[in-house]
Amino acid sequence: MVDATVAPVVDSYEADDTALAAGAIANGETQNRSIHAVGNVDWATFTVGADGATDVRVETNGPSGDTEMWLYGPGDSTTLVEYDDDDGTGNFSLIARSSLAPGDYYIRIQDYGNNSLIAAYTLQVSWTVPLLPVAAPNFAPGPGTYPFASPPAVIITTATPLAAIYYTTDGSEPTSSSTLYTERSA
Ligand SMILES: [Ca+2]
Ligand SMILES: [Ca+2]
Ligand SMILES: [Ca+2]
Repeated sequence: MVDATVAPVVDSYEADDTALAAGAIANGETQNRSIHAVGNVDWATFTVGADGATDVRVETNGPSGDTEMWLYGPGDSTTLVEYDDDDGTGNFSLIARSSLAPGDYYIRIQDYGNNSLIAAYTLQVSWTVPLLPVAAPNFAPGPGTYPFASPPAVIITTATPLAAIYYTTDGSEPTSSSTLYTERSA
């Protein structure tokens, strides 16, 4: 019997076999990796900003292979957040968290059992930055009847510093795709 297995290519994030050597992965990024040698361990790190993170997903995927994965943090590579073996597709791993506090997090990935190779797999990290509550906007002048021929200019203000104000003029609920109010006075 001929063994046609080709040795996996060393991924571009090596050498990253320790937490100190972890490279960064950004929100929404997908990295193409491999476990090219028995005992190869892959570390990556990401930073959750001051507003925190919600709907966090850290996952591996690939055509074949069996990863196990640890997530540590915030702020160090030893405080375990969660371990996962097979919650992803097939034998790949998925750690899903409803929220994470601000700080640096560390991901450790290896072949399950740390005794075989994975020719190719992807590591993906994604989360949502939660929207902060803002004060309700004030309108001046307020609701009323105004002459069609000479409508007053409406000034919109909010007590929340730096908050963006979006508006509609057809009575529908504004979204961040609506018109941005730009007539701000100090
Ligand atoms: Ca690797
Ligand atoms: Ca590695
Ligand atoms: Ca697994």
